Amino acid sequence: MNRYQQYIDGEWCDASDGQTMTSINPSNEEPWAEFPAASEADVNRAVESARRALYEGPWGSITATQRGKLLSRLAALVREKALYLGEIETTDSGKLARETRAQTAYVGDYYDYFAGLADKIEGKTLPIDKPDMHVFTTRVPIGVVAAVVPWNAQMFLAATKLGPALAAGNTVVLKASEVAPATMFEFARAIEEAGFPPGVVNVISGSGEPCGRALTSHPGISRVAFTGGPETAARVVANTASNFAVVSLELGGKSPILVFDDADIEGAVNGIVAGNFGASGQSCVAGSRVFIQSGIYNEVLAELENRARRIVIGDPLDDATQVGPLATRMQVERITQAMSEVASQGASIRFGGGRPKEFPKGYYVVPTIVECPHQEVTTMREEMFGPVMSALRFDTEDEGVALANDTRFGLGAGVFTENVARAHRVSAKIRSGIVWVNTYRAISPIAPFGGFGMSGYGREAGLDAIEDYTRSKTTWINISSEPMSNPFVMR
Ligand code: TXE
Repeated sequence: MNRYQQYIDGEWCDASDGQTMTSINPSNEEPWAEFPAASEADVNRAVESARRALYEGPWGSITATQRGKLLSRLAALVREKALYLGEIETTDSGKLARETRAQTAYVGDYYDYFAGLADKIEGKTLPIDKPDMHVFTTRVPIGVVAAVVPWNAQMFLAATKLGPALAAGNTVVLKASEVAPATMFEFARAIEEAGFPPGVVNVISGSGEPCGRALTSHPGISRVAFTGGPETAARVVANTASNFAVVSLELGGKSPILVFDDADIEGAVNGIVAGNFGASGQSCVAGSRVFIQSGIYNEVLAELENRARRIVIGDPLDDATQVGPLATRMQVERITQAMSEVASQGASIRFGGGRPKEFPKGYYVVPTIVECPHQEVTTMREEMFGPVMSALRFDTEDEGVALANDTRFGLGAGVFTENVARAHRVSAKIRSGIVWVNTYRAISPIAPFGGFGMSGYGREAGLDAIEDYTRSKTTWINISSEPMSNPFVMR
């Protein structure tokens, strides 16, 4: 068993009350790591430490350029440790090592991007409508950030929060998911090694109750950055009624992929496979509602079935594996339940639909294709968070767009067409934060990432992220040689 400690105020420690939790390796269902279950006292200590670092410690007074240099050092360390961190994440969450290693190495680019932005956060001088007044704005850090991450892409999701938060001069308490926290504790070692002063980043872990609730409702927290499910997000927003923290939410969804008759079929099939079976479907941007125009519906479905049949299921540490286990037993049960409802909802399972016989142990699900006559099918409506795609035929462009927009969510969308005018027309009409045309699941530190509707609000990555972690502050300076007059008139 690996044993982890939390990182608070620059020190490694157990939970104050000695409570621990266990992480299960999803590929064999064996416990493999033990970690502290943070108590309310631990949360208090972490938030107080972050406040001290910001308001009394060196962090509030070092230059923005120095903050950038620390982030660059962190970027280099993350790249250097990418293989190791990737393997830990795979053992803890079941996500493929070929993806966790590559994604962790790429996360270095996120820290470098925000490192470069640290000393480019500028204010304005205002052409104010009063004589003898010099008025300017500065963009200042919001305060202590509670960064709450799930288990499905932790290094990436931590980077999209810590990168802009630290570049902008905030301090952070990062709460890892109780399902798979090991990578975040290993990552905390890189933070220590990079030389961030104690308290600037604290890493704790525990369940929603008490840890997540105590953290997001804490009076010392000014900003909450959350990634997870919508039900939890609703609780997080309610928690912030006690501290009025600025909140950003990244909540996944039921992203549509629209494939038009004029699409390049191989490209479209690759996009659908990436959107549904990549990361074993455990992706916030999973393109799990697939709408295919009638003229090519049969051909595309036959090719998808062909591809699903050939997918290599197996040990997530093996580079040949294409679909690994899901992170938790609960997800497998949710999918099994949805499968049992498909027939009564008028849909049919074209391929897959259950656990693979060759893997009696481990949280495996066969890549699954469900054909739906309408959208009132559980697999079409609800986030499955597993390798399950639902397909539906459409005739006209307007019908395709209406189907795509018939959802409470709005994170990603895919459009496959060779017609450039149609690509622009359809992308403009789709209500989502990201649209990919003739590609899917591409990300970059330069491109804002975030959703509409029940997919949340706020933007992670890109220049928008820096805005989201700063506030403008206005300073008025009377530059006349006369003292202030008219104390009873405000204008
Ligand atoms: O997420 P949760 P889980 C979806 C996906 C998945 C479902 C549940 O459908 O199956 O959500 O996953 C912390 N106050 N997504 O259970 O519960 C919790 O400890 C504060 C989509 O992992 O939302 C964890 O650190 N925090 C998503 C984090 O919230 C609380 C990625 C996320 O947990 C809390 C993951 C509380 N009251 C799941 N309760 C995406 N956008 O990709 C829990 N937490």
